[in-house]
Amino acid sequence: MTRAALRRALAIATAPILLLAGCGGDDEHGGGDTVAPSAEAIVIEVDGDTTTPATETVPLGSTVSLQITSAAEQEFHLHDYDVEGSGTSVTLTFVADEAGSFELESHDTEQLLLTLVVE
Ligand SMILES: [Cu+2]
Repeated sequence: MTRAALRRALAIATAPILLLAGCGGDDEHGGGDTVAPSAEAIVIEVDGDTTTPATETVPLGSTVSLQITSAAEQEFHLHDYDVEGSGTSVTLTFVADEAGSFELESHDTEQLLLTLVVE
């Protein structure tokens, strides 16, 4: 086999590998869509006895919806963003355009329900 023929053979052999790599790249690009400003849904279930404050992180600029369900009717308030609502099934939707750490609180029980980190 000449040197040129060997190079050609190698080129043919590696072509499918490059194609596969290309496909993998496309898949990663598809998953990368979450990096763009996105919609973030956070489900919070309030149990009268035991609520463990959770921390959730969302990307700056995303649209966040806090979906809160509670056995008892309560008033929920996300501090600083100043979004609030009351009931047993409350959805607070807002654009997380300010970075930092924000507390979701129940005004009835004064419980800290969630620490929302925007970064
Ligand atoms: Cu408050």
